[in-house]
This record gives sequence, C-alpha cells and structure tokens, in this order.
Amino acid sequence: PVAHPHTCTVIGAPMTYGQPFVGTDHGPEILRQRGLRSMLTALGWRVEDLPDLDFDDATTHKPTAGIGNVRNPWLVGKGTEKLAKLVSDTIKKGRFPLILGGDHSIGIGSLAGVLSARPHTGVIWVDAHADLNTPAMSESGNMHGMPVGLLMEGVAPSEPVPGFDWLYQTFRNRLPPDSIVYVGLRDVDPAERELIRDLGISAFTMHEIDRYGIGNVMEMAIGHLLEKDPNRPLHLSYDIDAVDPVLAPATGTTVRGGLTFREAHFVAEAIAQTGNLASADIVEFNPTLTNDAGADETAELTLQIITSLMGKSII
Ligand code: 4U7
Ligand code: MN
Ligand code: MN
Ligand code: MN
Repeated sequence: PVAHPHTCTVIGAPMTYGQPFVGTDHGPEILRQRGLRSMLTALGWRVEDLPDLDFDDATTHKPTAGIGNVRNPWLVGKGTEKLAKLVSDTIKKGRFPLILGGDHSIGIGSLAGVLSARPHTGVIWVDAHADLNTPAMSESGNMHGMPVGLLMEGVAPSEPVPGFDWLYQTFRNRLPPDSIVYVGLRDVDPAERELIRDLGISAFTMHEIDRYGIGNVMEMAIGHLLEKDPNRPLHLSYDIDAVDPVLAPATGTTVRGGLTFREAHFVAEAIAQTGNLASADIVEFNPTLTNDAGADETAELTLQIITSLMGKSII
C-alpha cells in the first residue's frame, strides 16, 4: 500500500460561490479553532498549515454573476484553478493534502489537482447527492452540484465553462466512470440517475447501506476501486450532508435518512485502514444555517470524522 506521507498540508478552501448561501467560508477557521492541528499532531502527522486560499480577489476583474445556466462560473473557476495548482504541487512534494471546504464546488479543484499529480487515483464520494451535473443538465445552476460532472470522462463538457479554460489546458485529465464509487446517495436528479445507470457507475445508496450494512458496503466500495491494483492511491471527498441532518444540521442541502453517527465514522475508518488514502476533502459545513448548538455539533462531528480518517483507531 501507499505509505502515509509524513506531512499533511492543511488547505483551507473557503468557497461560497458554488451555492446560494454565505457561511461555508467559515469552515476552515472553525475547524482550526477546534484544534485540528493538535489533533493531527497527536496522530503522528507533521502539519503544514497554509493560509486559506483567497477566492474573493477574482471579483475585482471579471463578471461575477451567472452566465447562461451557471451561477458564478467565473468566481468558482478562478478559485478552483488556484486550488487545483496547490493540490497538485502538494502531492508532488510528497505531502497529504487535507482540503477543508467551503462548498463542494471546490471538488472541481481537488479532483483536477489530484488527477494531474496521480491520474490513476480512485475516488470515494461520500454524499447525499451525486454532484454529477453539468451546466447543460443542472436545474439549479449551482456548481457545488457539478464537481463530478465537470471532471468525469464522457460527461465533462467538450468546451470550457467560462472561467474554466485551465481545465482544458494544464488540467486535462479526467476521471473514468469506473474510478469512482458513491456512498450515501439519497437525492439524485433524474439526469444524474440516467448517467449513473448508462455509465455503470458504482453507487452504494442509503438503500444498499440498509440492505447490506455499512461494513459490507465499504468492503465492496473499496474492493471495486482496488480490484486491479491494490496499491492504487485513493482520494476521499466527504460532503457532511451525507450524514443524517439530525446529527449534521449545519449544511445547505440537508436530506433526511442519512448516515448514522457510527456509519459516518465507519466510512472514514474503513478508508483509513486501507493505507491507500492519499488526499481528502471535507466540505459543505455551514455554521450560519442553524442555531449555535447545531453549528457546534456539526463542527465537532466534522472534526471527529477527520480524526478517524487520518488514522485514529478506537483501541
Ligand atoms: B452538494 C442538486 F438539484 N442536485 O444540482 C443540484 F438537488 O455538494 C443538489 O452535494 C446539489 O451539496 C447538491 O443543485 C450539491 C439539486
Ligand atoms: Mn451533498
Ligand atoms: Mn456534494
Ligand atoms: Mn450540500
């Protein structure tokens, strides 16, 4: 298996432009305040904590509003370009990028960066949603619903969305449909469902979690990605809305019937145990969308999931 790099680079990606609410920009700072760094150090990581990326500087030069059916494409495009470069450079330095959202549009930058440094990566997408929309398919125009769609082979638009020229120049690698598995889906748009079926994408929805149990689901999910190459690097994208909204109310697109507390942790533990995890993002925490207690609870849960993911074992 891929040895854990000794150094984890914490990348704050305080993006809000991929969805309609402010507040997701507080994610990185709140996780740091709650002791992310010392928690990682206690697990044996050397930590490089970079300043948050600046996603607001693009507002000064170019149109910020919607273009066609897409909302804020320029802002999301310029921001995710920065993230893609940083993620790719971090991996090339032999470090583990731990990317803190921000809304899930940052997944465009994470995926592009990961695929540029390690084209053969397998991706685990833990989410209530498939995030497989393209501008042509999307009904909302929100780019946090598009990270997988914009990066997947056979789905990604052939022409760049405004602000995304970089995705057609230096970051041209795409994700083959058999290189992703979904865990936790329960709210999939009709056009996304059709793509998942047509492309044969591996999807463990809440139905499969109920049916087989989370232990078997994670074994099947990881098995699918590591089938041909047990040493394959893995990238995890963890949308906190995968967890049941009773436990994680502070997020923008809640859907009832999500992962339980233990299921949410087990997913992270099982991925950590492979020894193949090489990069991760955790996204969509928004402390402003609920009361203080709900925000605290969601922040703490997010931190605990990161702890499990980065190697904490119960005994
Ligand atoms: B998230 C949605 F229509 N599919 O495209 C869309 F249901 O990153 C939701 O997973 C997207 O939170 C959710 O707007 C994006 C909608
Ligand atoms: Mn989601
Ligand atoms: Mn998502
Ligand atoms: Mn969401």
